[in-house]
This record gives sequence, C-alpha cells and structure tokens, in this order.
Amino acid sequence: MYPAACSFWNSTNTSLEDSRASRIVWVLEVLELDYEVKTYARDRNMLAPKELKKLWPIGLFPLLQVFKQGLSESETVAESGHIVSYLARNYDHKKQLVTKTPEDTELADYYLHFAEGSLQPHLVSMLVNRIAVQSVYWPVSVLVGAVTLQMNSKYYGARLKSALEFLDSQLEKKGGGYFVGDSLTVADLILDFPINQNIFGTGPVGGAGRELNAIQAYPHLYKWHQLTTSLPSHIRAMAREKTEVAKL
Ligand SMILES: N[C@@H](CCC(=O)N[C@@H](CS)C(=O)NCC(=O)O)C(=O)O
Repeated sequence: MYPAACSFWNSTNTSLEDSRASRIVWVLEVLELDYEVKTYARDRNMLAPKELKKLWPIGLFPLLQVFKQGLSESETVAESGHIVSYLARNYDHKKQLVTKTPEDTELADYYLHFAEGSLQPHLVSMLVNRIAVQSVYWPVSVLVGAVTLQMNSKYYGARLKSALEFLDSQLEKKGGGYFVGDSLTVADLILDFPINQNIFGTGPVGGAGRELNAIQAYPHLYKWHQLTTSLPSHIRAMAREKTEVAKL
C-alpha cells in the first residue's frame, strides 16, 4: 500500500465538512489508505491564503499529494473530480468502487463532471451572493440583498432546483439506492459535498436546502443522503475531519 497525504485547507470557524476536501477524506477512508490531512484557514472572504499557490499555481483546494515508494518527489493531483477518479483508478485495491457495465462506467464519469460542472457553480454563486451582502454596510446591504435575491431566485436558485430535481428523478427511476448500479461508486463520492454537506447538512450553503424544503421536495435524494451518511467509511471520514479541524 502506498502512503498518501492530502493537503487541504479550510475555515477556522467551520468544520472540514465545509470544503470540497471532505469528499476526498471519504474516498481515502473507503479505500483504506494511509493519509494525513493538512488544513489551512480561509481569510474573512472565504478565500485561500495566497501563499498556498506555491502548492498548486491556481491556488484552489483540495490537493492530493501522493508519496510513492522509491520516489523522492511527491505527485500532486488537483481538481476534486480528478482526485476522486485518480484514487479510484489507481488505489482501489479491493475493487470496491468498480462499476459492473460499460454503461455504468460512463454514467459514473458523467456524475464526476456534473457535480463540479452543473451543480456546484450554483451553490458557489449563492455563497458569493451571501458574502456580498455581508461585506457591505447598511443601507447598501439592503440594496445588495435585493439584487442578490433576484439573482438567486431567477438564476442560481432556479438552476440549483433543476439540478436537484434531476438527481432525485435519476434515483427514483432506478428505485433508489446508489447513483450507479447497486453499490457505492465515484458518483456517490463526488456528490457528497454538494448534497450531503450543503443541501442536507450544515455546509457553506447549508441554508439552501432548508429554503428549498429539500427533505420533502427531493425524497429519493434524501434517502440517498441517509444511506451514504450512515456508511461506516463516511462516519469515519466525518470523525477524522472533526479531529483535524480541532487542531486548527
Ligand atoms: N473545481 C474545483 C474547485 C476548487 C475550489 O474552488 N475550491 C475552493 C474550496 S471548496 C477553494 O479552494 N477556494 C479558494 C479560493 O477561492 O481562494 C475542485 O473541485 O477542486
């Protein structure tokens, strides 16, 4: 087994569940890899410290650093979809995440892209809108609040709703369970952050799920949330995150 280490950053005032890094901890737990987590604090605008660009030029996280036996240099892997796929392709020694048909492989790959390409941007935009309101003083905040409310209800919130309706209907069509086939795949792992942490949890956009009345509106997705968050690997990952955050 190759030891792997992850460099993550996160907020000091929220837990690690609040960053995309949480899904990588879950993958590492599923694959039973040795790893360490490094956490960094966000600034007051939720941005990563600039000096972290030395870890990866684009300055976004999570990042995975893989230390391979016999090699002095570590390998750095970026983009959470790519990290999930990289770990599944290279370190799934017990074939726990393997899909059973070529169609399922394509579908799992689709969700890897969908999560960051068609779902997460709306959550991020809603978060940015919230920060915009918080970062100006009254009475400007009232005006900014009115504008961002319109932006959310006409665009970001509307797009988020259709993405959630889509996910819910996908699960309904296959009679519930996991997103692809009948076992955990990269699709479930990548959807952990937007759905488990943000829609049904207390992640950065946790309020979005409550506003959308998500438990009632997306019952199949809620069942998936209950299924995945009760897996021992998920429970271990969340506990590990709490321990790491406590060190900040
Ligand atoms: N699509 C990228 C998004 C990465 C990203 O935006 N990460 C956030 C944390 S969840 C970040 O590093 N933000 C730092 C910043 O914007 O300064 C991924 O999935 O890895």
